[in-house]
Amino acid sequence: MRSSIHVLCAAAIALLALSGCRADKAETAAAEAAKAAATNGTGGSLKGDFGPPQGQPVNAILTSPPHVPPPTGRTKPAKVIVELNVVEKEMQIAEGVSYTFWTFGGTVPGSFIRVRQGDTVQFHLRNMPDSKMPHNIDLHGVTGPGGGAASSFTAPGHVTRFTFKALNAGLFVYHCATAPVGMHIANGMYGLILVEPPEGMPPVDREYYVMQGDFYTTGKYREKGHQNFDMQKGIDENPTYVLFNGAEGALTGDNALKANTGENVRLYVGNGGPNLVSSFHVIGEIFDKVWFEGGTRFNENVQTTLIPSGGAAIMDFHLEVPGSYVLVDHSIFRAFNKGALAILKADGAERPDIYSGKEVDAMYIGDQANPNLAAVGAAAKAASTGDLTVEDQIKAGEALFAGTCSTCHQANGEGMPGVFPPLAKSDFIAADPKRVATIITHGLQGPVTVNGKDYNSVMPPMAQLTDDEVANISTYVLNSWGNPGGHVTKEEAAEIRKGPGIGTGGGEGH
Ligand code: HEC
Ligand SMILES: [Cu+2]
Repeated sequence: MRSSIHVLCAAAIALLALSGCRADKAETAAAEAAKAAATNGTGGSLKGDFGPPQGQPVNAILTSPPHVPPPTGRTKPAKVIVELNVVEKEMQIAEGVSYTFWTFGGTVPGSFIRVRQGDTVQFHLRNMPDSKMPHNIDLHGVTGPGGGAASSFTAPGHVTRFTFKALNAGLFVYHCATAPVGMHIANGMYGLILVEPPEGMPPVDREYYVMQGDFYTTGKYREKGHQNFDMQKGIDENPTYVLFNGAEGALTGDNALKANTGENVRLYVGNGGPNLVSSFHVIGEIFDKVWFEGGTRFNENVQTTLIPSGGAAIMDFHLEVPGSYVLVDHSIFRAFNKGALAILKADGAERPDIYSGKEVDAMYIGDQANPNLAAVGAAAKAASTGDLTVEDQIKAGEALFAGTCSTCHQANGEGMPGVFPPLAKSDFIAADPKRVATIITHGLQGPVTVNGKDYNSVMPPMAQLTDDEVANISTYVLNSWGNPGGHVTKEEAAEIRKGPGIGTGGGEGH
């Protein structure tokens, strides 16, 4: 897109002896404006293109995440019409787990809105007739009590309308503010509105929309089936899931963000909360620029930027080395045990002069990077209809083993000599097959002898796994690599979890 502008520009220069091209001009204007802002400030809501709207009203282009509407390209204030629908709908929050989300525009986060400072925005909020709840919208980019909330209270099947003038430039969160507010936000009711400064944002090659949120389900992380909202967990600020763009896997595997080396990428990142503050980080990249808190000033050369609940930030980086870059909340249990992980895949030629390494280590990000969890979803479905077979369990167990156990015991079950005992043809397992589920839920420590070799180490309990996950992994291990076969049910796993662990002090049988 940029190069075609350059070609047009070259033609224009040749014909009319114009100097520079539109993109370069915008870049210079933006750079100058930023410099001026750094020394004098921009004037906030006191200075801007605040005359009456000019020309025909413009219908705002709204985009679903991870897409961002194109720059407004306007040089005059306009009247902009925004039409946003509130939709309550069931969607997948994780593989085999469904949740009833409340959304702005049918997605979590809601549609991205882009206007220019000085625009007069006429906002239409429609609550779909099949909604169960009333909703409203509070836009942090609005000057006026409630940010639009009181004027936009909308019952199911109704439409409300209010108008505001965008006085401050910046990246702003919007959210529902209907009581109980925490619940509406926890169900996915938030999104971003960008109010461009008058000269626009400096041009980049790609822009993406990512938004973090915390979710509270009655069941454990990845517990299958339909999950309800858990108000007490919300009040306790103890989320089950912390997610980018509303679902585990929303931005991994085939859904990963894409870019090429040599490009400048911009992320518009919001945090809907309702509770957590995000330590937003991209593994393997350094932000060249961060417009922290979504404001006018930028910092440079930043590793991790803090994004408060109800806040946002804009970050630019240039991609040099191809491969997978992992977006995380660096409060890292959230990334690996609650889902706060996304991938940006950069294509291009290797750059051994900058980085000699290989593709990001699969062990680092485990199954989160390649959500090959279709088998897990299938097993959950079969279990809910009473059709679960040992075959289903083995397939689901295989996928879960890759993400949980293979780090130590290796994908082929051979373990590592002297460090991690083998699960393949293990005489320790053969002596008492039910031990597998016991060891998964209670861990194992102290001396053990497996296939004639002594180990004296610690395996921590895998307490994060649900009962059906324990059952499926155990069944997979029992039916793999020459082990004796058999299977473990979810009910047995639950019993074993409640029961005692394995006393140590020896290898075979006790
Ligand atoms: C952090 C590394 C680690 C992870 C992850 C891990 N284990 Fe282990 N596992 C060990 C160690 C170390 C031992 C030996 C403990 C000891 O010396 O008492 C062990 C022992 C075992 C044993 C008994 C010994 C044998 O080889 O038969 C079984 C069975 C087992 N693990 C299964 C699993 C399963 C299934 C998972 C995944 C849910 C898993 N482990 C995850 C480190 C790990
Ligand atoms: Cu709401």
